[in-house]
Amino acid sequence: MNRKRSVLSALLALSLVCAACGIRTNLAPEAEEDLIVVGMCQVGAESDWRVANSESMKTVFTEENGYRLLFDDARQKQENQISAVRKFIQQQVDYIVLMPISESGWDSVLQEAKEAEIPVILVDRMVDVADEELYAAHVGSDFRREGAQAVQWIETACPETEDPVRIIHIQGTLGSTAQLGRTAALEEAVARHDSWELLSQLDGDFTQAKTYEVLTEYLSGLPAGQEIDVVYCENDNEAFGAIQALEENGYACGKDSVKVITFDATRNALLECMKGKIALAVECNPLLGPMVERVIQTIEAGQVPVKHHYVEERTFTAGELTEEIIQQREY
Ligand code: GYE
Repeated sequence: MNRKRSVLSALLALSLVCAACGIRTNLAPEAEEDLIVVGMCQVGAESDWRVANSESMKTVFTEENGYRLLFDDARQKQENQISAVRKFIQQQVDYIVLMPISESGWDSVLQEAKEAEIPVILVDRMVDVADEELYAAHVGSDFRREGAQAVQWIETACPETEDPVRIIHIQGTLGSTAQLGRTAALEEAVARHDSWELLSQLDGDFTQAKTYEVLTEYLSGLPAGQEIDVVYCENDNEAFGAIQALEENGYACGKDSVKVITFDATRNALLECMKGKIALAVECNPLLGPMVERVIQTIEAGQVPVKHHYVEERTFTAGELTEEIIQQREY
């Protein structure tokens, strides 16, 4: 039992004694006091992936399962996340679950959580801190490996010839682990392949609206007839915005025209993939709630959790998809 709940139990025992003596107290009933309080700092609701990720957490961390979930939506601003962590420290929650927007800037606030003896579990993205002891565990995806899967697919789909492979790269929120890993894989491949040409890198901030806006602007400045081979979007919502912008500017999307690549592979993206508009969807699993709960239960049992948990992920192309697969998709 942790520090706060043991204090609460002592108070509860006292309240029972008081009750026996006929003295009234206003302490909450026992069931309430036994809940594990989890303060959750979510990035926002910028994408289908994120919404599924929040849902997964809310499904697991329920009162029936023994938790009180305090959920904070940072609306994609790191300063909001930092204030939420501070608020959770003040409230003396039992655990802080943090989906960090960017990797940098976490040392001091995580040090404060450590001093308050509140374990911090990182979910989805990572933090870049000098001391690894500032967090108990990390549960998420290997974004570099996801990027490598996409690059491998381009290598097969666009074999090295005299013809250049013209790539537009739509990046995710700059400085986030998902962006850094997926970008690094592509940039390394561009450096390796003489024929790969990066036409432009645009910041889509993982949203459909921003991608539509920046890509529309970029396409409007291109010379007529400019060929585009690949649009590498760092998530599904960027891919949706990109397809709209490309089509409005006269480009067809498909495996024999502009090859749109996406990451996440949520249901809507799989539908676009089955229709042929997305050439490759690289899976990124948002259903991380059960893994986070296992970390908490390990700590509750007095054991040390594994520091990094990565989820298994696959890729999809049109030929591999059926209505049934899409209907069964949980996110
Ligand atoms: O790919 C994107 C989201 O960090 C894995 O963030 C996450 C990414 C995901 O907004 O859709």
